[in-house]
Amino acid sequence: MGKVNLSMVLAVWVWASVLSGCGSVTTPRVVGAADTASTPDTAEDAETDTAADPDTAEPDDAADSTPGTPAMPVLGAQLDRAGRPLVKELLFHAFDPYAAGRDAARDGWDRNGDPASWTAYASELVQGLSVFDSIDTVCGNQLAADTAQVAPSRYSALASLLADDRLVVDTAAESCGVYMAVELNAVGTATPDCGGRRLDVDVVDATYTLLITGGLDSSVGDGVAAGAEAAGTTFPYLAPPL
Ligand SMILES: [Ca+2]
Ligand SMILES: [Ca+2]
Repeated sequence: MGKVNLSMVLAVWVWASVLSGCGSVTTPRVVGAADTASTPDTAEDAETDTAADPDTAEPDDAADSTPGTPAMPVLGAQLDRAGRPLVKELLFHAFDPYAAGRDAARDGWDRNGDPASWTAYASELVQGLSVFDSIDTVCGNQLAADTAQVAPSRYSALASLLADDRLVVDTAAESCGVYMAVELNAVGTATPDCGGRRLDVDVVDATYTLLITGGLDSSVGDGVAAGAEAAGTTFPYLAPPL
């Protein structure tokens, strides 16, 4: 299985919620029965109305106006995890000659919910980091690269940092606008910012630049600008649809 994207996860989640009995539609429906949280009335009210038996006369209509909220479904096995964008796609088995091996390795990454074991991925990330550092024909200028070395181990610091694949936010900071600011501080690039990832940051350009030139200016891009709409100021902070 290739990359598991969010839409796939959501689709599986929704289907699982249907089958697992939380808000289940597999429970036989009793027409005219009183509504409960698990038996909303949508299908019922549409099926038997006649002039002699209008929907409004059905005994459960008083409850129809306030249907309950289904309980959360029981979550199944982890299929994906959302950390720093592009780390897996750009650096983890990105140059494997066989797709099957690459996909299996990436599935293992996605399904690994034990952060204590993520350090095992660092050696593979070193390989990807070395390739990206070479793109500008200048080796050793990547973020956190050890300029005293020429061996692949020069990329070990950044590999270890990225293997711990989660977004880190400094809640004591007074401003937020620099992607991965906490990590940048950790590798010696003073960046007073809360870090994490704002939704309006062009994270692809920021990542390309950190990996290829080590700069903080997002000067190496993918040719696709970040959305023009500003992120929202209330949860879930999404910009209005186009
Ligand atoms: Ca470089
Ligand atoms: Ca971009």
